[in-house]
Amino acid sequence: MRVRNIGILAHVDAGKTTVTERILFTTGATYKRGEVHDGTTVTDFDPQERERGITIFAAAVGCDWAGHRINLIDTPGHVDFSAEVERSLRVLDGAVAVFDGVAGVEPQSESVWRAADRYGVPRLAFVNKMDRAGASLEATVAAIRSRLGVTPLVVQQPVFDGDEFVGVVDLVGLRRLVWTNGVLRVTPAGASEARRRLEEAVAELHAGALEELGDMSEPTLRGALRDLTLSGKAVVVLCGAAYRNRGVEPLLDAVVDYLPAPGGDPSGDLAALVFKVHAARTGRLTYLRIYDGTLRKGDVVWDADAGRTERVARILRIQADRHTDLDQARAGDIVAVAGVKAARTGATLSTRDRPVRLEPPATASPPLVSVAIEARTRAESQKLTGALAVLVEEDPSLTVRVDRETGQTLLSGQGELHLEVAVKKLGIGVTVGRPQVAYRETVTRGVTGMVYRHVKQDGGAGQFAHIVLDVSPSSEGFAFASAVTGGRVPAEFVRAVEAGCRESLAEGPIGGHPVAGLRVVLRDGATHPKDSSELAFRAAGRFGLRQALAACGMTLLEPVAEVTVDAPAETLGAVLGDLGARHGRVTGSTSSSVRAVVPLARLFGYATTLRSRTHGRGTFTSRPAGYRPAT
Ligand SMILES: Nc1nc2c(ncn2[C@@H]2O[C@H](COP(=O)(O)OP(=O)(O)OP(=O)(O)O)[C@@H](O)[C@H]2O)c(=O)[nH]1
Ligand SMILES: [Mg+2]
Repeated sequence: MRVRNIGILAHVDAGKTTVTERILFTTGATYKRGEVHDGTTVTDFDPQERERGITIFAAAVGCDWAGHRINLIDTPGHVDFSAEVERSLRVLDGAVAVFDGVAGVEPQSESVWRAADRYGVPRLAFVNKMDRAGASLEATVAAIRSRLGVTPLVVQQPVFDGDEFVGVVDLVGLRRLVWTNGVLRVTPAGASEARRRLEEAVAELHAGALEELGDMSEPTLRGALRDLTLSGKAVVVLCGAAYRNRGVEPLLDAVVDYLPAPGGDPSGDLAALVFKVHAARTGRLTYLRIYDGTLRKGDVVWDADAGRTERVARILRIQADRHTDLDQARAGDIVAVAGVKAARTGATLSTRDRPVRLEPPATASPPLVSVAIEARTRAESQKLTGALAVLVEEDPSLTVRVDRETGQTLLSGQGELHLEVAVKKLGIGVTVGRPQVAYRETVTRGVTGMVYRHVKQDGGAGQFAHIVLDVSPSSEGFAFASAVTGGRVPAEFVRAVEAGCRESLAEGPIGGHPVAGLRVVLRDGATHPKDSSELAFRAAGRFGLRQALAACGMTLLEPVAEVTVDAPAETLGAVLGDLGARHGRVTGSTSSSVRAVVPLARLFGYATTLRSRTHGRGTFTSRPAGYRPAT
């Protein structure tokens, strides 16, 4: 059977889960229509998702359409869970980007669009919520062009009956599709001005289509749309109202027509990437995308990352929280396996004689927010360590560490919501401290010729390393170079100095925060014929840079977020005043929205304040916008 592996991507609330739900309903994979607000959808099955009405974890489901197996991943839209989206993007061949027809291209849609660009995932655009007052395909298409910098190819025109969105004209197949009372009626539609514009836009980008301009056949147009989608030169735009189950069939057709089939050779050597680990109570489930070869039940596979073998006890086809057993899975499949005990997200499973390592998903950005957590009772405290380990294993964008000074256990993640969800998922009675942001330290004024000698020569094997460092500010995180001439410091000791320097970046001189934004040059150095070693040079790098940083001009940086607030015009004054009090810097505004850069530390609890200032009518989204000097 032919396969499509696709993801559903978008900003919070654009309708990803609803689109997924209707796809499952339309293809007959489910028989009832679940709703996000009732907590009855297939993919939002976690209790926290049902309670909060948002997607937190990427969920895999599958269905059949037009002779194809479609494997789908419904991803979360909230920025705190971006790492979950990235892990999914790594293993998908294509995606549907959903846009809210009223709100247009929202900030997180833009972020996931860029992430999909990085992973080279071809996309379709689906403009959803066409049934809402104020929805505009035209305005959303204009925003796709200007904000995403991609050429939109609009293949449908919405059909309205009075104010009601009832269907679409398919400009490629020249058909009119109208949904009434859940029934789709298809009638022929004539060529139109909109079709002519589509042909022109396609011909401009596609040589084959250009030859037929003026009299373009349907197969040529379809073929050109597919080529342009796969090359990423343009994006096909469709529209609909998922909630009303309008526009879903043509979306499925477009997935089959325009998005890529997975590559790979089922008879080749096994190569499967672990992209998600789920520590279910009934046992550990390891999610795999198989790129090459065939995996059979009972196979012993090799994890080159860990250097160990694993046994695949069961292979499961996943349907959200349910699964069915399979005997085998082939190149192109997305499945979960049971029995694999230790392979981590990002690991490749292969055969021992032909080990392979596929590129893992990008590592999550460093945590921005931490909370101190403490178990309420001694019994729970014993369970806490294990529960935290499971949490981090499932979500590598979380980290746990024990603060050296206070002895507190700190859980760090991407935002307030991320940590709130994680703490609840622990299922252990814990007291949670106030959220703290992750500060950084950076170099504003460097030093040159800082000499450091690491010498221990008091009998026995001695240690000797002599180095001279220059430190200067840099726009990069950390850059290191050697300017030592005449082989005065051998290459392996230079590498040891660099490793030592990296170690000392963990704690800066202002408050023990991580240090970033500096360039270190090893200017000179000296060795001792007997007592010099990598260990000694590593220590010199570590303590030498620590001493140098103490002499540098340093500044404390704090994370900031770009906040976009939408609120009724008459409340914007109050919103602006409040953002000012939070040290926000306004970067743009319209009659009903404000955009500002605000220190993350001053955004905790913002949702509550915004509600009261706008009488419950304001909404906001925020996304990380780097670091600024602390206010
Ligand atoms: N009017 C209208 N509402 C819709 C449509 N599609 C989705 N919604 C509603 O929009 C809200 C959000 O929908 P979801 O499907 O949860 O959105 P999502 O993109 O999955 O959201 P997150 O997973 O939290 O990022 C729900 O209340 C849906 O019922 C639509 O076509 N029309
Ligand atoms: Mg969702």
